[in-house]
Amino acid sequence: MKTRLISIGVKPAFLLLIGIAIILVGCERARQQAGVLPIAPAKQANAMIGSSNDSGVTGVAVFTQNGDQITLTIEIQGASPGLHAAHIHANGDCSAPDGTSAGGHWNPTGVAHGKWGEGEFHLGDIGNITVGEDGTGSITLTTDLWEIGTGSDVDVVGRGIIVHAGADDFTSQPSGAAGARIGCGVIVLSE
Ligand SMILES: [Cu+2]
Ligand SMILES: [Zn+2]
Repeated sequence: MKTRLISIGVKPAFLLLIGIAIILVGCERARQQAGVLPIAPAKQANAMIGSSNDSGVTGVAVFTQNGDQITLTIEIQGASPGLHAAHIHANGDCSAPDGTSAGGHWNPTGVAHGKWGEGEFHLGDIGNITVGEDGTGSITLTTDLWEIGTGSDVDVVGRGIIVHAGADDFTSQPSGAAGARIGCGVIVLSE
């Protein structure tokens, strides 16, 4: 009689413990999926692009790190149809109405201006955005040449994104003869 009572009492308690454990694991997974707990902390940086020279151009740039690869996507709106050069410039400073406060092309490796991936090119030589009749356009670039938030020479944080009125010809020095600056954004670490 005595042993039987004990065996009845222990079993439900054991099952209850297993039940609690399952619920706790489930909660943890739900919180990870909800983004409350990071599954793997992916480094991100972004820039809100505002108008320079009263162009009416706005946009956003997002840098996302996956391993040693960083993918940049720039989306703009309010631009004239055609090609618009996009670069990373040395200074994260859009205080000048014409965007010149962003300085020249970001060039930590000290080479000539050019086309990304071909011969010499600045680390800021992103390329040309194709803008359609609706005034919107985007460009995507993936590279292992940049870093996010490391404070190194090749860290994009603290630099500027500049969008130009014209196309980059990839040959004219020092900046591709892309014309006036119509968009400017400061690259900051995403929270
Ligand atoms: Cu530029
Ligand atoms: Zn350049």
